[in-house]
Amino acid sequence: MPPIYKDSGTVLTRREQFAESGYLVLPGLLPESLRDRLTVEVDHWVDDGLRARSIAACVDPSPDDLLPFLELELPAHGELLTYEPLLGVLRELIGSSFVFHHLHSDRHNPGMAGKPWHHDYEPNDDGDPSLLMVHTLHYIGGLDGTIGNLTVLPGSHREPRSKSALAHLGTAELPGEVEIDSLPPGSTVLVNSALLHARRPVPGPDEAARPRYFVDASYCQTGARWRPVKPYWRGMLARARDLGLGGGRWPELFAERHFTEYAESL
Ligand SMILES: O=C(O)CCC(=O)C(=O)O
Repeated sequence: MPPIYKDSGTVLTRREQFAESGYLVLPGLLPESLRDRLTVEVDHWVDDGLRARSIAACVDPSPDDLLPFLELELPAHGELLTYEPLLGVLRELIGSSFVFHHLHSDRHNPGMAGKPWHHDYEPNDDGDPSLLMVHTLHYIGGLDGTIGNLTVLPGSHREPRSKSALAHLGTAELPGEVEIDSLPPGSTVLVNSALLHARRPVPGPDEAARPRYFVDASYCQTGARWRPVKPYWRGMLARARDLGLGGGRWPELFAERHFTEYAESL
């Protein structure tokens, strides 16, 4: 049984659950009005080439550091990034001081490839693995086992390894794994970014299945400087501040001082 966020539990219990297993499921966190707007925005992001352009700006950064149009400029995406109930849970798990790292948005159609076992933890300049990075995986329409299932390996975040150390296994079943194939709309799975996880495709995809709307955003505990993954990270934080995301209630959320300079991954 996956660890489910329970209002009835104590903060300590939830923190211990998260520390132990490396993930926490928040079923139906996002209200319908936000889900509906996110779905429209994801379609726009994918169908109008904005996603492709933002990827191109990372793969082949322009010398003048031009900022592409960003996910967080889409109003519902900006709202999701700073959704107070979500940030409240993050505060319970990380503590009150954390910074936004990056945001991705995509639509997975039937037949979508899986994503092999990996983790997403970025290094910080203190090399301090006790500083938390958390990915929030948002399943806007939920999960229904028709396109791809989120599979996690509880406890794996405690063992240091490279991001792709187990990628050669593809999405093969691992002893002790938990496969999450059913979630109500608007569910979020919080994962310690060092947790091994994979998207396991469903065999023989049903072409009539509903697309899978997926947004992920990550946040880092402050206390060291983190490695940015987007060449335009500085402009991205500036734009979030200009838009007033978070309403000034989270002073560190878009602060540049928590990052090192961008360097391409080896
Ligand atoms: O699609 C999913 O459920 C998980 C995606 C994933 O592993 C990732 O974004 O790192």
